[in-house]
Amino acid sequence: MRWVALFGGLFLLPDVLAVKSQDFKTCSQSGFCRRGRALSTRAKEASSSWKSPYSVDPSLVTVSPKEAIAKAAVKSSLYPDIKFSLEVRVHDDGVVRVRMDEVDGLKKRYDEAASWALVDEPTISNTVSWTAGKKDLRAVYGVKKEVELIVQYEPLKVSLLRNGKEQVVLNGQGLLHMEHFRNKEPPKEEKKEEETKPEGEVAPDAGAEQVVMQVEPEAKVENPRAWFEGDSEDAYWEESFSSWTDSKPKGPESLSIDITFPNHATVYGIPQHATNLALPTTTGDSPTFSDPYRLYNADVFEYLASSPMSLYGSIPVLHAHSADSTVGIFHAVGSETWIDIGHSSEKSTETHWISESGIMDIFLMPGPTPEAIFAQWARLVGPTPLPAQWSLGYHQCRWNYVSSDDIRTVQKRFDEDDMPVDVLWLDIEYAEEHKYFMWDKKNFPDPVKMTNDVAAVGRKMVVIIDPHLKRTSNYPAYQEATERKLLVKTKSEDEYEGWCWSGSSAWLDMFNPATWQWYIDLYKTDKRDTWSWTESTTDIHIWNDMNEPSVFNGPEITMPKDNIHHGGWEHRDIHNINGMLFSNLTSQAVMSRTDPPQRPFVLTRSFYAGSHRFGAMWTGDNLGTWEHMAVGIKMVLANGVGGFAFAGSDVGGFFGNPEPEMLVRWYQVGVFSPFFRAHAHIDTKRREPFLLDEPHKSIVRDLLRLRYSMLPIWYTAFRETSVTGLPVVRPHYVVFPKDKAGFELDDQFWLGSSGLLVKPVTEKGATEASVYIPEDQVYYDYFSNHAYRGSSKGKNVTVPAALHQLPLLLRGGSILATRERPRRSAPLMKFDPFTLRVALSKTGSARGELYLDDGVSYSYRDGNFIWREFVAEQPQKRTLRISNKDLGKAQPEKAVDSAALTKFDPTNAFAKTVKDVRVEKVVVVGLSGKPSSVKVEGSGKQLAWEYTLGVAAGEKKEGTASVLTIKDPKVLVTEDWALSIQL
Ligand code: NBV
Repeated sequence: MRWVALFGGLFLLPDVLAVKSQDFKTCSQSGFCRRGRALSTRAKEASSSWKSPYSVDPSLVTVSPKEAIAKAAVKSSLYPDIKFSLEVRVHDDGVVRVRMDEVDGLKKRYDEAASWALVDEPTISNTVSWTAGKKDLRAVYGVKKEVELIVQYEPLKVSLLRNGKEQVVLNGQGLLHMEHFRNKEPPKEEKKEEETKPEGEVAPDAGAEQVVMQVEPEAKVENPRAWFEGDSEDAYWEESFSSWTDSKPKGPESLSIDITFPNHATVYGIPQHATNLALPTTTGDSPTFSDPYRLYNADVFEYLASSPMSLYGSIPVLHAHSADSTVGIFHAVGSETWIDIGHSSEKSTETHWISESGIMDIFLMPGPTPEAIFAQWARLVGPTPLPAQWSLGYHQCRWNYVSSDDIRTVQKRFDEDDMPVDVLWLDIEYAEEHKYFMWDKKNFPDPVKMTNDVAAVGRKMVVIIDPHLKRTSNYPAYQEATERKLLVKTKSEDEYEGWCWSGSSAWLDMFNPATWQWYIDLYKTDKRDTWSWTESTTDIHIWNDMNEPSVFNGPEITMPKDNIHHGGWEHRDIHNINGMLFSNLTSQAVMSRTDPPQRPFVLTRSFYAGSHRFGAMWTGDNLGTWEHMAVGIKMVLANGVGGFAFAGSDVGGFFGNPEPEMLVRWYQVGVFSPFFRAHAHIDTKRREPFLLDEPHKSIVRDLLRLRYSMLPIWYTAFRETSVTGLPVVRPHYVVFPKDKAGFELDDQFWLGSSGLLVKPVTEKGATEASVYIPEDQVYYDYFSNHAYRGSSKGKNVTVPAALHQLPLLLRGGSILATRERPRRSAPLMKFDPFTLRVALSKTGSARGELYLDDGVSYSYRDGNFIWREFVAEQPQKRTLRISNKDLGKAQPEKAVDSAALTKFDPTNAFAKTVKDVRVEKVVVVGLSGKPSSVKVEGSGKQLAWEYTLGVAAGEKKEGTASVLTIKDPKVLVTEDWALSIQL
């Protein structure tokens, strides 16, 4: 612990601020990972003589005709008396689920990870033809019967094929190993001969006959299973790391499984790691990383900008990609998991997953395109819900704004400097002694008034609620949680006590259903039987931090794995899911403050598969360095692969004092992050944008205004995400899946389907940037309208990127709807007119969309929204027609959740509120000549326009494009119309 002087007082800061990465385990320091990797090493050494001991008993294969679920009995030749069950289901969208568990084991494996992640029980397909043969079980399906699933019996292997080509193979390398539950044997010297056979096990030699292929014959004599399992019981019953000992009362139960993609050489996903989007190798001749990727939610102080180490969240989802097809997998496991990645050939990827506990529950998403996988994933876990529209604005945070007056001053300074901002944030110092929900009245004497002052111009506040409860008698939240027995327990069933911001602390057990309603009620602003946050308002939304959970004095800064949760499950079983349950309940709590409910905003640091349903995430405590700025972009893209689209990094970097140049560049990154928040550590200098000197201040003001002008584009992109599951910011392989040259690209990306391609500058002193254009199309610089021409082979173009210039191109063929009037907050823009920017393609056409609703309620689900399509086309040679028509009624897409669309009526209540909203300007870029007439179709009146000569979209040459600006075309955004431009 160390004392620091802050805000005129002395505060005790824990030594955790000095934690370094060596305080976290490497694979070799983790027993089950060591065992899993050693298994893989033995397999590699044995090479072709290696054979998985697991097989299916053909006489016990059943396919239930009604449920279309195949079940099989599996055994391991090493332990013939131990039984395993295998279950294979094909969902109606072609996703395959493979589950394996131990049957009648001494204990139970945790099998609820999927039920937390999945939004619903998937529907099983009834169009699959199953054939159970002597050697395998096959299922054939797909429109052209192009997909085949083969469960090979001996050894057990599950393969998914498309058009006869292997897409994904489970246990193809023979690394499947489900360590069965066993009783601990007494120490050797006390053992008597007869007692060597523990309950549920066979004597060591009983299974040996079955193992014909001993790799090391000598080992057979000593220990017949050694060729597969190794010859010692490595960390089966206890394990120490640093000063902690994990008691492992259940003994070994780890699960190893290899997942191979024989025809896919690039893999993406398994967030959260600070590394490239195309995941670098961890095995092979010269792997990039020597350790596997780790998924074990952790609060890693000053994390590295390039590492396979665990970070705050885990989504065990991987995409394997090739120019031919894409396939995805999800391993629904909540325990610590390590993943090795290697390539045995130029065209394949081998992965090896080693988990500490839980059943095997693997979902194979057959694709065949990235787009199809996102839809399959969204059907499993639900798509990202439409966020509150204001939450796409700019968020100003710092640890800490120290008083209500500080908040008021910050707000005033934004207004004085004409900088928009939507949300002001409060970090942990607002709470008296870090007792969340209780204001520090000395500095925040009037929290409700403060919030109302912020809300007066449409703004919100976000206040932090951490999951630790101060253990003290003057904290009703803790007292009530204790009385109701809602707290996590130690292995001896006592209340678990750990150290966090509030000193001695306890943790709510969110796995206990009794916690749920009580926790939700904490957020109620009216007086009730249980204690609640009466000094709050519905304009306060929530930030969940430290929910890995972070425990300063715990092993690897978290809870001991042998802690006990509801149902008797150990913390090890659910660790990676823990953070999700906290943000899940928080979002329910925030939503239920109002009737009818309003969209909640909850930011979470820790997450799991499915967490995107509950709010946004950020990449935690990054450093104010160029490397961290760059890797933050990749991490946001990787989160999108896991379905967590609403993501961002701390603008400016959490630690350190970025120089103005870096801060400006960081704002350029933030403006193109789905979640856009500036944040800073308590020890940093204040760095709100209004404090910058010129020219930096004006550059950042323009950037903030750029974000606000594009809010309709962001919102439209989020709407698409909310129905298709596609990420909001899209990496190259998602948009151009066949373009091999772009598989590794992760420093430029697309904003939804808008056609905007951005390449933020993340290096010092840059004056230009190289942007990759993957197609033979014209791309326009968003700011200068300079036309670049790509090539069908792919082409790098050099664009200007001085400090005030953000490399941002608009793909020819796109129409953007923006709002160009600077306002103080997003809600104040509700009735502002639109500008349409028509960027003509090389063939002279373009299209774009605009989606709008009230931005806060759920009434869009009842059809209260507008959804417009803008189209530019050339019905005749010298005519350009730009039209606006209704898309809501057309229902063009197969939505994951189509409820809102089916109820749509163009004259809905929301549409009426915006019926007078105008299009104030139409800008056409790349027209092939000066118009002779510009009219609204059906009216004889000429519109006012200006034209500047320049490169036409159809020309191959580069240079500033021609620009036609139609001022006040006198058309409304909610009405159908067409402009006719004669050349
Ligand atoms: O609550 C204080 C900070 C917060 O500002 C940051 O964003 C979180 O990631 N919190 C971590 C705890 C302390 C970090 C050193």
